[in-house]
Amino acid sequence: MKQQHIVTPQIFAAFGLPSDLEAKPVHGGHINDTFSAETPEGQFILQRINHFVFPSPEHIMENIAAVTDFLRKKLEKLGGDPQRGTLTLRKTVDGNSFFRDEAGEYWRCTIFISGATAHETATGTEMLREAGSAFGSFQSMLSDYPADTLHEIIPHFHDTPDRFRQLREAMEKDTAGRRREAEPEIAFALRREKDCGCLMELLAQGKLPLRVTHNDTKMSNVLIDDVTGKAVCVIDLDTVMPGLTAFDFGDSIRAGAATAAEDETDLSKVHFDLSLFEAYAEGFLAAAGAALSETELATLPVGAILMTFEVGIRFLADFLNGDVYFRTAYPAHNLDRARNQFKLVEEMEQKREEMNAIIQKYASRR
Ligand code: GN1
Ligand code: MG
Repeated sequence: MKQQHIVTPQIFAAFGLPSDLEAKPVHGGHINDTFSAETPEGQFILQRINHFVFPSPEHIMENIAAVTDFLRKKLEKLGGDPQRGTLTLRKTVDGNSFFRDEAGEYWRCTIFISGATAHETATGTEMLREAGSAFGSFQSMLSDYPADTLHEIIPHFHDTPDRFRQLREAMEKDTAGRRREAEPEIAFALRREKDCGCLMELLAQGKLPLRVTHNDTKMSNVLIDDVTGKAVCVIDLDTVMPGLTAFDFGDSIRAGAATAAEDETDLSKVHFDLSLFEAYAEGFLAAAGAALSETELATLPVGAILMTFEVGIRFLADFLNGDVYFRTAYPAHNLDRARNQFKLVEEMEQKREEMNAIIQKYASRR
């Protein structure tokens, strides 16, 4: 059981808040510890950054401070709502974006956005369209941000060939002695190795621009207004770093356009749903389409396939390594996740033409 950290009076004081406040734990995330506190000035969110997963919290906070400042100015210029359209950091009394306590823990504080909810999964196509719109706006508002000035929080995060290299390493070492059990999945992966580098190649050839990407574009990282059902803003900016549009789009589709959870073992329930793809694509392209090049648009379907394949080979490699990265509930959990993702990959491959047509349809409306 992980040790539960608490918000001490010293931490509140560091952010200029009354030191006798009560911090209530907010459940949901798997990585950071999150608390909410009601103050005379309003409600705030306090988070302890997990510095085991994120070895350089300073870099995360530099990225978040820079990006949220930029978004706030952009929203002011565009006549948006800077209070709700982006997360807002509350600085420490010393003017820093984070506070390091006596135990060496890193803390940050953001203004709570009221009247909005982060949903675990979309309740229907309308909500998925809103999620597409939120990540599309994020991308579009940051399209003139110099992406290469951001820290790379996790190097090679979506470098699929590098992920494949790690899978090969795991196969060769076979640390957990599980390789025989995974032969069909390994064969599935090997058949696709030659195609898995296309995004990285286009990037290397200068045909795709580096953008500011979010890198955790799931439904639960979008706040949806409780009254209007409209997207308010995107949250969880820990992995904001330079990347490709196809990464963020593809990762959203991987999770959002699937008909079952990523560890569903009954594969007859696991499908790639084109109507969910269309809803997300519509929202995303209406918001970001104008900022994207023709080549970027053309890579969105392959982004969905590659992001799904990539996480599949990450699950498979972790299974072979003995479950050292992803949290698992039973021994074959990672293998089940890999099978599930590969089922989606297969269906996406078969529906590639339909995906292209949908992208073209909404791209032409931008
Ligand atoms: C991890 O923990 P979560 O759900 O935010 C992983 C993602 C994977 C996802 C698969 C930093 O994200 O890349 O797509 O699991 N995040 C990291 O469920 O590795
Ligand atoms: Mg996350």
